[in-house]
Amino acid sequence: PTIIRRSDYRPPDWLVPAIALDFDLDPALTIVRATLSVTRNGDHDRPLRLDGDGLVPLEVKVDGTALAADDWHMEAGSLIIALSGAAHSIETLVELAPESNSKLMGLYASGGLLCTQCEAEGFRRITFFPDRPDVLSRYSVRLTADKARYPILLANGDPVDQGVLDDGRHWALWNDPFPKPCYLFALVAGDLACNADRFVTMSGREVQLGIWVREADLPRTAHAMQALKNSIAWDERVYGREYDLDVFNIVAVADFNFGAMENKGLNIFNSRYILADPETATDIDYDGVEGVVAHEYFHNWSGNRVTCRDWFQLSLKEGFTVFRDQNFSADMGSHAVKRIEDVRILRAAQFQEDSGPLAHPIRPESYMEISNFYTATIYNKGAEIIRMMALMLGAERFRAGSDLYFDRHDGQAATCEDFVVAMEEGGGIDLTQFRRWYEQAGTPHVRALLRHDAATGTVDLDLQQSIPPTPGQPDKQPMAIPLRVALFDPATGTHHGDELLMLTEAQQNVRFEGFAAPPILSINRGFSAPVIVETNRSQDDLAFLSARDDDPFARYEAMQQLMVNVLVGAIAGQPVDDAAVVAAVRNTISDPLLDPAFVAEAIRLPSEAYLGDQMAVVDPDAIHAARESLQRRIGADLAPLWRDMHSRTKANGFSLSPAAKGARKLRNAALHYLVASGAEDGPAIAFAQFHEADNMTERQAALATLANGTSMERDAAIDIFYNRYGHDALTLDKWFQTQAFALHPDTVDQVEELGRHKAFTLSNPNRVRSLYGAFSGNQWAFHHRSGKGYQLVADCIIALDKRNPQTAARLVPPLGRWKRFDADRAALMRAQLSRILAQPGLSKDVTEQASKSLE
Ligand code: B3K
Ligand code: ZN
Repeated sequence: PTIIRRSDYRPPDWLVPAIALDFDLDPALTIVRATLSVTRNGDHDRPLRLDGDGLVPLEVKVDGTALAADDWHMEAGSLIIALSGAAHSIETLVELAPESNSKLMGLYASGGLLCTQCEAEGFRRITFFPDRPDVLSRYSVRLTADKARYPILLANGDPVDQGVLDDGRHWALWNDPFPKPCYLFALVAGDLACNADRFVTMSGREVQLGIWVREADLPRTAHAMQALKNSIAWDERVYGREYDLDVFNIVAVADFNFGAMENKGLNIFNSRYILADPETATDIDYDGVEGVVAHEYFHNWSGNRVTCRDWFQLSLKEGFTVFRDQNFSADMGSHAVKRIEDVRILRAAQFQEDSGPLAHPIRPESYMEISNFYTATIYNKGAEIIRMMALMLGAERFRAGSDLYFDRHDGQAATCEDFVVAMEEGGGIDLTQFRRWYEQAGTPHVRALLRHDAATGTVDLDLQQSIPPTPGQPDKQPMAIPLRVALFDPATGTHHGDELLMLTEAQQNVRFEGFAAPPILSINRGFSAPVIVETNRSQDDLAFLSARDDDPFARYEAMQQLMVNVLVGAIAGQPVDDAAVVAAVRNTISDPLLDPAFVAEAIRLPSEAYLGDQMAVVDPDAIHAARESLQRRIGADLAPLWRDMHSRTKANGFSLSPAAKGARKLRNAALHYLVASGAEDGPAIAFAQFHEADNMTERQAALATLANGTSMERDAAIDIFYNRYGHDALTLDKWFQTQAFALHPDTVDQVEELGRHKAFTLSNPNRVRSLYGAFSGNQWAFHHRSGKGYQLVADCIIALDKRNPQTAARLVPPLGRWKRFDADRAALMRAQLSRILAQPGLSKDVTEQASKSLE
């Protein structure tokens, strides 16, 4: 397959200022007539090239006249038309079969609906068009369909007109006044019910809000609607950005490759990020709905009004928008807990990516298939890069930079460089060295060693940075790394102020004066930079910080590091003193001033995968054993406290208040340790919680806790859950996911069985992810020494690739981490990657991921 390079960018030869689309919709045969006004861009004689993927031109007209056969030809699916003159009207006609579109890109059918997904390159599966984000057009869209089957017809922009035809069909006309790239095009036709509301914007305009779902799902849309209204208000308040159309519609669909899509005025969502009620959604699901609704809404400015010049600039919209949604969610709930959650995700997904064969900078240099670059690096590391700029600038100057960015580039297709320049000019900062974050892949390592000289009262902080080699980048330049630092006086428990240090050299020394006694270092407070910090802090220092640090992230981090040190020692077979961990946990759960949600985060043991990241060669069995043993120890030593906490946090009635959510989080943590302690009545207590819960947060946690064990209650709970929720797709996903994620010796066999279960299907991406995606994130089970886990995932990739390459390719990366494992496992993983690559007709998507993973 061809490699696309960032350096190859050329402006488009032809522009398309306007397009009229006419859809005659039918699942088996949809007719699409497109009329494009095209204008020559610059002085050249190159033909008009309209991208197409699987399309057959049934008619091609230029300025109303059918073209002679030698005036156009096809080239690799694209339509090439020789044109003289500067401006023309081009008309094409194609036929589509949405019901047989299993890739879920372009126009497809999902549960009786017809809907579209165009980002990144799906529009070329709908009609011939220059499918690149720097071609912006005004759209007018006419939809015609059977009225009984598709009573609701939606597209981007504002509704203009509608009517009924004699033959039982009806039509609707939509007009989007804002020029947009074709990846933001959308339509939906179906039998949908609407949760309708309104929002009056900062300038007093009324916007009609609609969340469209199947009638039966209407009661599950209230949270999404509230999140939408909160998001609109937040973007006005925090960024001064107002919504711009008269309507804003959201549609939930069951089959979706991704989380959601920010199509202008018509967001299309994976239903798991819209539907929520206490019976079926966990608190994490509720937060997911709020965060994704906000994310897609925020794209209206960071993505739609200002879009990307080319797909190498993807992080321009995604990193910035993730940063925006993270801050929104923090404002809606707890800043401390949100930061901890976001860093956990970053470490679990992005740090792993950055240290493996698929590592790439947030602005990549090349790709085979752009769908493979919707990664944790582009999204989550991209957000961290924006966060560092915001930290260095401070709120006011960051806002000045973002104002300049939005005002200067409104209506344009911009680059990451444009954003950086706007921050420099608007915020007044020099980001020359900081730009390396856009260029260099790999997670920087920072060594921070504190030296104290009692005679002079000086403290030296010796900082060192290094960035490991990544594919194509053997040598790295030092980055500009903002580190928030404080030095604690152990005697008083206070520090002398929080300072922002800029680490810009490979080695740097910072001196502090006036310390009679050696202070304790609190560093990378708030996780100010996405780096791995190594320090010379003792277990006593960490225990101190875990109890006293006034930065909640640093406090959490100290606790985690305390646990990591004990576990890494145990894994290496060294006798370790785990009493410090037990004491720190006891101390944390007994501190009445702490937010319960924070406590639940802080007392959680690092995941098996995170522990693997701390080792030169990952030993999944040793990691599992050590972690289980520490968990049992904490459970048993503090058993009365867990029992007390578990009963104390039992709520009387359901609420989504922060206090109620915090109580549930703590209750589930208590249950977890109680069962881990090995107490005889543990499974019965878990089963009682499973049975009595009036919400999915407690029920699923109880199920997950039971699923890790081998009690009789385990099988009963799994059966009951299936019988109770088997009819509801999103909840059934949890049933698959919980079993695939179970830390149980037979998980690998159970996943094999679940793959043959009658409720399992490859046609729904959520179902695939809930089984195989969850399983490959279960380090102990997936890396079963037999290699069976690798084989199961590879089988799934091979089968799925034939129908949905995009979702298949997302399952490849766990197999590519073979360098991190022992020789036997590495060979088994490589064998599966080779087997995948040997499949005839393999997609570009999977080819790229699997071939890079073998290198
Ligand atoms: N912009 C979409 C991406 C969907 C494309 C996947 N190939 C989702 C989001 O980030 O909002
Ligand atoms: Zn996005």
